[in-house]
Amino acid sequence: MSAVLKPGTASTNENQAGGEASVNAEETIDGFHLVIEALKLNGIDTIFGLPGIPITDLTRKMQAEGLRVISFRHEQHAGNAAAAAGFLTGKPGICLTVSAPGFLNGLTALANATTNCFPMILISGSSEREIVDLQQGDYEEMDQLAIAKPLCKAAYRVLHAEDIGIGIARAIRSAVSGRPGGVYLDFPAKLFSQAVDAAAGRRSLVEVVDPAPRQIPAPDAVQRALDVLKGARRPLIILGKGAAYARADAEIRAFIEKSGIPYLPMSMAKGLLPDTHEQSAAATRSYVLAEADVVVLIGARLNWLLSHGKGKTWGGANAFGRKFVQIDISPIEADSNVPIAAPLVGDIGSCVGALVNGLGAGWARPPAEWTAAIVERKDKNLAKMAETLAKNPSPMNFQSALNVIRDVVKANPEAIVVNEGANTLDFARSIVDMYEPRKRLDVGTWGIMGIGMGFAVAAAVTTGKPVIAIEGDSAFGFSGMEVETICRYGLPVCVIVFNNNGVYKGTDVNPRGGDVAPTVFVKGARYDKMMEAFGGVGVNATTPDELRKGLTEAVASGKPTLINAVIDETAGTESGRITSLNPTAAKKK
Ligand code: ADP
Ligand code: TZD
Repeated sequence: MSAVLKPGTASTNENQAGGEASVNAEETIDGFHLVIEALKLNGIDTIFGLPGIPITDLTRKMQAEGLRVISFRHEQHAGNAAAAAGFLTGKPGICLTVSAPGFLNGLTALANATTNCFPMILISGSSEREIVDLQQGDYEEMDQLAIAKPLCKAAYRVLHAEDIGIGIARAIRSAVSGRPGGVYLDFPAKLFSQAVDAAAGRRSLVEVVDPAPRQIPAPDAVQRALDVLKGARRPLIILGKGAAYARADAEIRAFIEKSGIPYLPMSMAKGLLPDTHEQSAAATRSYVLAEADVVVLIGARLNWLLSHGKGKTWGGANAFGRKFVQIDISPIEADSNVPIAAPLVGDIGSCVGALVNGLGAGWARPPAEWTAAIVERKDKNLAKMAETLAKNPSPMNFQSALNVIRDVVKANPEAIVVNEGANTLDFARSIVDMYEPRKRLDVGTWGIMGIGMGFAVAAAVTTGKPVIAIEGDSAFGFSGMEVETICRYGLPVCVIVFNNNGVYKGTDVNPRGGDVAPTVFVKGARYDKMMEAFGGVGVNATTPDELRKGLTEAVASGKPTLINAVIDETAGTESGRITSLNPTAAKKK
C-alpha cells in the first residue's frame, strides 16, 4: 500500500452511502511515497545510503516498497557505490544521506563521479529552509544546494511534494544525458510528510522518455575524420572509459578489426576487447604514443593520464604534426589540450558506427611496417614480463602476487576487478588482463584512494558476479570498515590487501626516532582478521600458492573473503609510476 489516508477520513467515509468513491477521492499520498514511486517509475531498484534524520523513515519505506536498500558505514562509500552502479548499469546510481555532515561525506563521491563522467544522484535530506536561510542554528544546518553546485553537473531542490516527480526527472536526465555526471537533489525534511491528493500526486510523476538520447554526428564531421584517417601511416586508436560506458561494444570491435588499426585501452577500457587481442598495443604503449601520426580518441580525454597529448610521452620536440580525431559527446572537449584536427561530436555508438560504414571497401589497412614494428616490440616486452612473473621471490613482490590474480581472472573472465593503491594499481593494470567490457573499476581520473569497498559492493550488488578487489594496504584503509557491509549482505567479494606495511612501501624511517615515518603502518598487520570479525573468511597468504588457494576458493564459494597478501616491504616505488608528478621523489630516484 503506498497511499496514506488522511487521519479520520476512512471512518467518516465508512458511514457514508457509496463510501467507496469518496474514500478514493479523499486518499492522499505523502512525499515519502512520491519519491519512492518516482524512482520506481524510472526503473531505479537499488539505493545506496546511510540512515538518520531526516531520511531514516525514507530508507525503511523504500525497503517496505521493494527497493533494495544497501546501508553503508560511511556515506562516501555509499556515494562511490552509487557512482560505480551508474557506470555499470548506465542508469544513475542513487546515494541517500542525511543533512550537513552526511551530505558532505557523500559529496566527495559526487564530485569524483562528475570528474569521471559517471551518472549518479546524491539525494540528501536537509534542515528547514526558513531556519537555514536565516542562519538560526538548526540541527545540521547547512546550505547544501549552494555547496553542491560547483562540484556536480546539476543541483536541484524540491520544496513541494507535487514537484517531486519533476525534480527526480530533472535529476535523472541531467545525470545520464550528454556527458554523464553527478547530480545533487536536495529534499528538505518537511517535504516527506507533505500530503497531496493521491491521484494528482501520481499524475505529477514523470517517467523520463529517452533519458540519454543518441546524438548523431554530422556527416561532414564524419567525412573529415575519415579523411584524416585515410592519410595516416601510423594510426592509433585510444579507448577510454567513455567508450566502455557507451556500451557500443560491437561497433568498437568492428571499427578496430575492420580498420586494422592498433589500439590502446585506458585502464577502465581494458576488456572492451580482450587484452589478449592481437591489435592491442598496450604492451608497447610508449612506442605507439611517441610514434603514431594519427590518433583516434574514443571516449578518452587528453588529460594528465595521457600527458595532455604533448611532451616527451608523445615524441617531444620531434613531434611532427600529429593529428587527432576525437570522438566525444561533449562538444567542448576538443582542443582542451592540443588542437584536434577532426572533432566528432556525438554518442560513441553512432560516431563509431558512422566511421565503420565510411571505411568502405577501398579502405587500406595500416602499413605493415607500422603493425609489424608494434608486434615485434610487444612480443619482446611480453616475453620480458613473463620472465618477471615466473620468479618466485620470498616474501612475495607485486608481480608474483599479481601473477596469481592474473590466472584467476583469466579463468573467471566475468569477475569484476576493483583496483586502488599506487604500485598495486600500476602493476595490476599492466599485469592482470581483462577479457570482457566494464569489468575493471579503479581510481579513475583523480587517482583517488577510497573507492575500493564502495565500488566492490556496487559491482557485486548490480551484477551478482564475483568481485576481486586488489587493494594497496593504504588504499584499503580508506574504506576498510565496509567489510562489515560486505559480510552483512553476504556479497561475493574477495578483497586482496597488498600488505607492504605502508603507503608505497614500509621502509621509511623517521630520522629523529620516536614516531614512525608518515608513510609507515603497523608492521605485520593482519587485515584478514577484519573480515573474520564479521563472519567472513580471512586468509593470511605469504606465498603465491596460498594466495591462489584463497582466491580460487573465494571465487568458487562467493563468500566474503579478505586475503592479507604479505608483500616485500621494500618493493614499492614512491607514487608508483607517477613519480614524475612528485618532483622531490623524482629527484631522489
Ligand atoms: P579515460 O580516463 O579512460 O581516458 P575519460 O574519463 O578521460 O576516460 O574520458 C571519458 C570521455 O568519454 C569524456 O570526455 C566523456 O564526455 C566521454 N563520453 C562518455 N560517455 C560518452 C558517450 N556515450 N558517447 C560519447 N562520449 C562519451
Ligand atoms: N588521499 C586520497 C583521497 N587520494 C590519494 N590519491 C591520496 C591520498 C595519495 N595517495 C596516492 O596517490 S596512492 C596512496 C595515497 C595515500 C596510497 C599508496 O599506498 P598503498 O599502495 O599501500 O595503497 P602501494 O601499492 O603500497 O603503493
